[in-house]
Amino acid sequence: MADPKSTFLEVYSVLKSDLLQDPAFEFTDESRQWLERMLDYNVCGGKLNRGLSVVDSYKLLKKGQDLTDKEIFLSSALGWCIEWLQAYFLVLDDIMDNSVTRRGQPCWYRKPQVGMVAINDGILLRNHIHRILKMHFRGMPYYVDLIDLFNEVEFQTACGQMIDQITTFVGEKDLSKYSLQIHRRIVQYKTAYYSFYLPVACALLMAGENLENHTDVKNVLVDMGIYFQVQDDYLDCFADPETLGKIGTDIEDFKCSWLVVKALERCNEEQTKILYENYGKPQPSNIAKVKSLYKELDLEGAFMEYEKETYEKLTKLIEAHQSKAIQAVLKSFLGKIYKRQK
Ligand code: GPP
Ligand code: MG
Ligand code: MG
Repeated sequence: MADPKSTFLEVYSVLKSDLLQDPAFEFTDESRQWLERMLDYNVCGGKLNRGLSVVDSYKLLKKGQDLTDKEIFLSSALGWCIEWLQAYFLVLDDIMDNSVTRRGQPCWYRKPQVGMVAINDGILLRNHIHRILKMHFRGMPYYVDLIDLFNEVEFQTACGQMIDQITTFVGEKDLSKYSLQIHRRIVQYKTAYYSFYLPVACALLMAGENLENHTDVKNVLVDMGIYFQVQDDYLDCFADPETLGKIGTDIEDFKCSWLVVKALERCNEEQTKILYENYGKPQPSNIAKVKSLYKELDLEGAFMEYEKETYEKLTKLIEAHQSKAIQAVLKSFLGKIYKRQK
């Protein structure tokens, strides 16, 4: 048997070729080439964790029974819909965050000849999700629930992105409004639903489950998603950009990052002044002052402590779940992100 990742990648080729021949549009060679390049650049090249975890979760829900070829194809296609969703979000997020690199290469909008065409590419990526769903799931009893799920999660993410964006530039730049509570609200919406709840919810729907019976699973996954974004905030400042594949911009973007919230908790009067004077400014000297303050406040230690506590708390929550299959799904997710370096 081929390894799961290569099977998953084969499904990408099928979906891409469907989309490049979509009968709803008369493609020219030029437009077909643009689309193919855009998809290869933005949909592939990530860790594919979200997508692959739909297949993994579905397998675990089937309690080790061998999946049929059709089940492998369909769970992979749903996994790819999440990767398409992620590509759509990232293409647009990088414009909004003025980012430079993503997944070890220039952000799509920074490529010559792309620029603001990237906005339309984001819209196309979004539309592809529903074209894939229509093409492969229209006859399924859970089709309507799938569409509803993708719509709900997209809405939650866009609301999260809205509060992420408006906290950084509405009115005066004012650090005193940043707190752990506001941080939690932003990351719950902008990251947790689409990155953690969505893959498991897709697998549950395919397994014939009613999502209304699984709010406990959703709650654990949302907590896990918050932990994942705290890691993202930490890595934005402390990881090697080479390993991470992207250059952090949170300090100059005045982001309500977990690090700045923790720093505010730990600062004395003099340090608070340094933070207020330098946070959210683009010059390298300002950024360097914030980074050296973070070191002085031992935010690396604070993060390690948070990571340990969170891992223990999540493990307890998972072990309290009545279903062993669902415990296995949740444990596999947690195992994949615990102490991640990228
Ligand atoms: C990334 O957060 C946020 C998203 C992917 C959601 C975007 C939603 C839209 C509706 C466009 P981030 O900016 O902290 O992540 P990164 O560090 O990867 O840029
Ligand atoms: Mg962002
Ligand atoms: Mg960003």
